[in-house]
Parts: sequence; C-alpha cells; structure tokens
Amino acid sequence: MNQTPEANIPHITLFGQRNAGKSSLLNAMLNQTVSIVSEKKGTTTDPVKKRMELIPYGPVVFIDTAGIDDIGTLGQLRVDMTKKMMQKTDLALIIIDVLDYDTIYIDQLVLECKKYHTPYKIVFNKIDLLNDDEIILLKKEYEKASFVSTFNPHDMNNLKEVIIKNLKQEKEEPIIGDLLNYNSTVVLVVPIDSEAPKGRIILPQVQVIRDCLDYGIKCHVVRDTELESAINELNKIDLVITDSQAFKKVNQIVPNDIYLTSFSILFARYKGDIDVFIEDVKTLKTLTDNANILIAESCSHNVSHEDIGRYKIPNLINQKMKINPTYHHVMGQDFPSDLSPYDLIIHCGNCMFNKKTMASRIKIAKAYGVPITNYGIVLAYLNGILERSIEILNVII
Ligand SMILES: Nc1nc2c(ncn2[C@@H]2O[C@H](COP(=O)(O)OP(=O)(O)OP(=O)(O)O)[C@@H](O)[C@H]2O)c(=O)[nH]1
Ligand SMILES: [Mg+2]
Repeated sequence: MNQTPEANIPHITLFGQRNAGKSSLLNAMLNQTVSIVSEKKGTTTDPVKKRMELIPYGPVVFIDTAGIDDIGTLGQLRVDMTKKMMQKTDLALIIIDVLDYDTIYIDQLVLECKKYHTPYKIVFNKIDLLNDDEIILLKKEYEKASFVSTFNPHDMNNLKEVIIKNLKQEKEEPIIGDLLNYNSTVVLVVPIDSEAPKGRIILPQVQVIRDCLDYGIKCHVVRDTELESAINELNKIDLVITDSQAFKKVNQIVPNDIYLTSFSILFARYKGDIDVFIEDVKTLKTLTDNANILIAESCSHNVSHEDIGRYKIPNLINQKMKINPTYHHVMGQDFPSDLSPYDLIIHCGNCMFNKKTMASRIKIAKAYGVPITNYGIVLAYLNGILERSIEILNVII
C-alpha cells in the first residue's frame, strides 16, 4: 500500500445550488478536468470524488456534488445523495454564484453543517461578473466569506490556503501506541480462512502493524492455528490482538495473565465511540422477536455464507439471546436517514470510511434514540469476553 488510506484523510465537499460553479472550482483547484462543467443546470448528478495533495497540508479528498436545489423526482434523489455526503465531510465549501443565489439554500446548507458539527466556509464564485463597488458591498455583508473567480488562478491559490487554514490539524491518534510501552510485544492473530482476501491482509491489520512500528512495539503476526506455539516460544507477550471472528477460540488459548483484545475493538476506539458502543450493546438483553436490528457495513462486497454481518452475527444473536428478530442490512452510503424503525444498530468496524462518517452516524442514532454498537463489541459480548477484551483500554463496563 503506497498511499495513506482514503479513510484517514480529510474530506472536503463542495455544496451549493446548481450552476454555482462547484465543478469548475474543483477542476480549477486541481488543474485538471475531473468533473464535467456546463452552463446547463444539473450537470453533476452523482458525487465525484478526487484525491489531491494539498501542499503543504498533505493528501485530501475533494467531493463535488449535485446542486442542493435540484428539482423533480430524480432531482430529489440527487439532493438526498448530496446531503448524505455531509456525513463524511470534514470541511464543507458552500459555493454561491454571486449573481444567482437564494439565501434559503445557504441557510439550509449551514443548518446541515451544524447538524453534523461540520466546519464550513462560504465561497462566493464568479466575482469576475461584478464591478468593484458590488464586490465591496458583498464583502461587507458576508465578512467571513471567500470571494473568487474560477478563472483567476490567484484566487484558486488563495482558496487552497483558506481550505488549509480551515482544516483541523488533527493530531494523528494512535491505535495502540498509547496503550503499550515502548518495546512491548504484541501478537496479532490473523486467521486465513475463506473470508480472508487473496494475497493480502485487511486494512485494520495493516494499520495496527504500522502503529506498532511507529511506537516501537514489537509485533508478531500469526494465524490462529499457530498461536499456541507462538505463545510457547515467546518469552513475554503484553497483548494479543485477534480478528473478532476467532475471538472465542483465541480466548481459550491466551493465558489469563496476557491482555487480549480484537482489531475491531481497537477500531471502535480509534474510529467510533467505544463508550457508546459498550453501553448500547446491553440493549441486546432487552430485545424480543419483534425487534428490528439494522446491520450497517461501510464497504461493499459480495456476500458469502461465512459473512459476518449477514450470517455470523444474526445467528449468534438468535442462538445466545434466544430471540428471532428481523435483520435489515445496508452497505456503503446507504445508511438510512430515518432510523425510527430500528431498535438497535450494529455497525461494522468502519475501516473504509473516515472518522467523521462514524461520528455522524452515531449522532443520527442518538437523535433517534436508537442504540448503536459495532461488530467487534457484539461478538465479544455474545461470547462472554467483552470484559476481558476491553481491560487493556481501561474502560469500565
Ligand atoms: N463568469 C464565470 N463563470 C463561471 C465561473 N465558474 C463557473 N462558471 C460557469 O458557470 C457555469 C456552471 O458551472 P459548473 O461548474 O458546471 O457549475 P456546477 O455548480 O457544478 O453546476 P451543477 O453541476 O449543475 O450543479 C459554467 O458555464 C461555467 O463556465 C466563474 O468564476 N466566472
Ligand atoms: Mg457540477
């Protein structure tokens, strides 16, 4: 893997009315044609994503969207998709055509930003169409906004600087680097079963290995089948991290004086809100046959009989809790905006989406009063080893 995973870099989204010049701005900032531009309203229909090295900040992802004022049945679907992008947006650019705008839409977008605590910047575009006096007047009215013309490279450079200033300089948080001392030893358990992708290991495992290297933690990677012999060979092990699916088996192998956790529990802390997840998993105790459980997965993949979200978790819930609830499955962007039909949401580890997406989804769930937890926590809970697996995190259940 040569690039920082997309899920770990800031997402900057261009929102605005149709024809405001969103796509033109994106192309101008990138110096290439990424998004189609035309004088016709509604040119961009689906979100267009493009990664860029924003010097001196680093890599970012830009997302161009369809106009927020689109009309008709199809238009409404496009608006819904545009609004979905807000969930993953770290910085919103609200693009306004200086000559043709409706404050209703600006207010609506600002409200959406506030809903998800998304920082935003208002950008008036096409100032080449105004005279100096008109520009001065507009600047007075919108003191904090930016004023640009897509056709002016100087404006584009300034806008990039404004973007960099408005991006939160997030401190890269460790995955385990803050839990273990320098020179500690961890063993990673990576089962190579039919679910394991061919010829590679999955992103959370790669990221944990990198985190170990960053923090001077020695890390051994083994399959579940060689774990016992690895434990016997190694003098001192501080922590074993396993794939959640092998949790039960690994729990029996790892002696009690060695900490044990899973990749998904570490990611629940790194990418989600582990306190919420641990609290809300207890909802499982209160559910009946009438319950509706939403299982949400961020990456799209084909489903096999071993699939954790489709089969393993539902089967385990039915078996351990002795209930037969209804399961609903969504993938990728298709997280519902109305969560009222659900009694519990079980989310995947979210390695493919950024932190903001998970934070937004937790916010929506809380707004609907629907408990939300994740795969790793559910598996640990149902296998009776949640307590053990979070000992290392110093979280109190
Ligand atoms: N004069 C002037 N025209 C511009 C500027 N930026 C964009 N335009 C024009 O505005 C029109 C719309 O531009 P687009 O980039 O397609 O606008 P959009 O917001 O992506 O529109 P949709 O995809 O329909 O939502 C095109 O004819 C552009 O050439 C600018 O700074 N000045
Ligand atoms: Mg466009």
